[in-house]
Amino acid sequence: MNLQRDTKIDLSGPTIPTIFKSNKIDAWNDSDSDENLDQSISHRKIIRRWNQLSRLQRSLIYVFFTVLLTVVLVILCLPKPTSDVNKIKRKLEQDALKNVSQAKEPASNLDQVKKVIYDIEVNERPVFSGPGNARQFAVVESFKHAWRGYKEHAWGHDNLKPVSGMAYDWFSLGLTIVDSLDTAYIMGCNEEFEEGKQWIKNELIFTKNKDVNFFEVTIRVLGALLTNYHFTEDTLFLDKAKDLGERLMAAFSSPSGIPYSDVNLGTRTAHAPEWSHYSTTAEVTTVQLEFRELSRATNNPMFEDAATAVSEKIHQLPKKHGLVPIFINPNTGHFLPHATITLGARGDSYYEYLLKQWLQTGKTINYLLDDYVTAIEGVREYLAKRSSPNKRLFIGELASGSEAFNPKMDHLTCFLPGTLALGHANGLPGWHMTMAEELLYTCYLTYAAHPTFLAPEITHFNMVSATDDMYTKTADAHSLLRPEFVESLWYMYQLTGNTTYQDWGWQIYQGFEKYAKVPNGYTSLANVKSEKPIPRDMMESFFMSETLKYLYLLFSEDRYIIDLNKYVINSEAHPLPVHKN
Ligand code: DMJ
Repeated sequence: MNLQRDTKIDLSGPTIPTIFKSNKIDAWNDSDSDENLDQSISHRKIIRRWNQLSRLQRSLIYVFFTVLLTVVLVILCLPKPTSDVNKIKRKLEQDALKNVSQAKEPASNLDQVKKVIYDIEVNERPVFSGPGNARQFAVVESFKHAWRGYKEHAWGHDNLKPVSGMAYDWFSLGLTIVDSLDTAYIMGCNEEFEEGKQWIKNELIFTKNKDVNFFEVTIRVLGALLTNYHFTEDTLFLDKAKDLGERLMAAFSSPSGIPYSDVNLGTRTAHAPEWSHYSTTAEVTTVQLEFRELSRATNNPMFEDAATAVSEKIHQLPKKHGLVPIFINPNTGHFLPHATITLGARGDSYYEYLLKQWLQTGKTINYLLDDYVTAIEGVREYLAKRSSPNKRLFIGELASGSEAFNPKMDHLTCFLPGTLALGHANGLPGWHMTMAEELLYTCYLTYAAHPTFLAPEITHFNMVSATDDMYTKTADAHSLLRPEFVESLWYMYQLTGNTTYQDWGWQIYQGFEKYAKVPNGYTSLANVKSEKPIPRDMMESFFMSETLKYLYLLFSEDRYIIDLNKYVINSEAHPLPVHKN
């Protein structure tokens, strides 16, 4: 009975137990009831006023509030401005990259790595806003200085000889203009870009009866045309790229499909070099990014199919723990047995393009990743050694014939830290990054060891007790102002944010300014060991295409100025878009 009485619904409002009932609560209750009274009076007043209004006045007020409501609803429903969406998207992608690069645990299961696919759509054109700080301004000045000298003395020829003020032709394709045009675009050098573009439009032809190197023309000319097309959407560049690509296709006409090294663009014929039956392994495996992009841009699979077949064929060949000899026979499709194994000249970009092709195709072609991972393990097992006395990590070679270890490292090998860091940022094990950091430091020392603060073409290492870890033979002491070290600095800077890499780059840049700058441009040097190095009188097109471009990117406060989630950079520093597959 008690229970029934207790559960009865109380309609008298909240009951406050007596012990909690204070004057304060009473006061709050009282003021509430006064307010209610005031409110009901004012409501009545409003209703009276409303009734006093004419019909027209009331209609006008109705219309006013309806319009106001509609405007508010439209504003709320509108999508956010695209730039904001892009900013957020970009931030998310950057965070994803950061997270992966900070992961300490090595990825133990490769299949898991393969599943980590960033679903990135890259149809946007990048926006470059010009130099943003003193270092970048200095690099732009260097670019303009080199461009002026080339324009005055070698315009339309492949290279400038900046000391004699003469021109040099290799393929007769205006190599310096084409190769450096996207650098001008990235740096915001509009005048130079327009001059170069007009030359390409009016003068660049591929009909000459002349042999060119298939690989060099692919990475420097085809790669550059495709990047400029991607940056500007000007079909002028795509038309030229298509014309060139169709002519270069002759290289694949060997019995095995492995490209010949030389192509005559005019006659559309190809052959092995005069001195050998063999093609270079790094050359035949460093055209795939460009041919694939040409297919995607023209909607014609022919280019990609031919280039992909080469990678597939090489995938099938036996290797030494993923490491490849530097020569391959285009007639038989087999490696030259016991040829040198190196990550320097003729071997380097085979490894680079395994990873980059995997990234270009949205991480969908697994054998490329497998071959890359196996090869880097092979590098660790057979080629990575430590010097004496300071245990510097370096990458040596297995000599042709004997396969004996040769403790020498080309400057070209300094591309590897950047590639290793890129792999690690995309899920590969932590030791890839450790190797990248250590190797990059060794590369830095190859510069710091010389009074010019410039690196030689080849460095030799001591492996048994010695006073110095490394030394430079006079025959190897020249410098072509190559890009590989500053390229790796830029990758490491973007992927870690560590500004020490910028400072190292600045030291190298000052070496170029002090020793390689001449009134008409920048010259290769004969001996970096000398404080007065003799000039070699040659400005390579990759100095403007790659070295200056990477320095400019490295000095940017925005380290994602060319975002490695969205671009894959070809072997000549021409950025190409990443695809979903
Ligand atoms: C460039 O032409 C390319 O980077 C190539 O892959 C290697 N050599 C030069 C620069 O050193």
